[in-house]
Amino acid sequence: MRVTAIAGGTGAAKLLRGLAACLPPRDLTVVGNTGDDAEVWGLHVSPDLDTVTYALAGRLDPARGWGLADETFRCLEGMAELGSETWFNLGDRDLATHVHRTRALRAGATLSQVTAELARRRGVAARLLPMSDAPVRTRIRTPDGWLTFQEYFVREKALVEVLEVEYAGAAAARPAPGVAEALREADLVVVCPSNPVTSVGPVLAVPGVVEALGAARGPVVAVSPIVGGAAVSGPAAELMRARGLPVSPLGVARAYAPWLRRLVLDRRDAGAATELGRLGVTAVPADILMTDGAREVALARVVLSQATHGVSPPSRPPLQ
Ligand code: FO1
Repeated sequence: MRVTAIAGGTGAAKLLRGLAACLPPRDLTVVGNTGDDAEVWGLHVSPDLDTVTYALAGRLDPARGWGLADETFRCLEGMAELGSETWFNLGDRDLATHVHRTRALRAGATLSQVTAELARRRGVAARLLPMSDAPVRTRIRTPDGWLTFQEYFVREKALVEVLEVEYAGAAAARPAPGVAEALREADLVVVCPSNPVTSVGPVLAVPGVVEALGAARGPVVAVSPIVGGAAVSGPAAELMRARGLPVSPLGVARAYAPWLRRLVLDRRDAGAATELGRLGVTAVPADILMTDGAREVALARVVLSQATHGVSPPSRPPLQ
């Protein structure tokens, strides 16, 4: 069964590990967010592509949810001695990824090419595609002006008020090679439990992606990153509010309308089923907190089972 997953960072990594445990790796394609990409110390860092690669390679640091396990930060200490900014912690082995990527890009490789090479060299058999080879960068407007995503999320620790979110460069971008086809032709499309605004939003902002999702041959299933009225992790609630979306599974469904068909949500949110039905979205209650490997696989099985269920036609709104 060919599965295409849209993935951001930490929230997606767990489900992707679960999916990779249930599928022949070559049947899994991941479309990764690049809106978080940043230039750090002159190097091109692609946090979400690296988080997915490290997770599927079994080398993601479990405590941080980003970067490599068993990491050291000697270069970071050296950079601090030299007065460089060090609020964005680059580990020593992680640096090799950014040096390699930056050199390849300078030599004329596309982000797709170097992403595929980095995944292959780390033993990842799944296919990892950036959402676009063109630069698209999430920017956050705060009362003190515009911030890059990493300035907002890491330097300011997401503690500043969000007035607006934009995806700079999106209008001029187009899907990376293979992305539109992977979304259209998959037997199942999975939107991982990532931040709907800053992890999935940039992917949807690339012209052609939403059209491909609307034309998807298989069902499109999302896993809610919101449980109850709160985000499972990170600033999704604040960012959804900034976008005028209710911080609830319904807000997630609205962020993914009209192409979303099924939303896997926490059992505590099963009451949203009727309202979701009005959006043409079938609620699939499940245990969505992936607190260990077994839970990652169990949730992946729930998601994969959505492909075999007859895909119910969008439920019609009740006759007025
Ligand atoms: N997140 C932090 O909270 N602090 C960091 O110092 C940090 C460094 C970092 C380095 C490489 C990388 O791939 C990710 C890193 N992240 C860090 C996480 C990153 O901000 C997030 O993974 C995504 O941008 C959001 O999903």
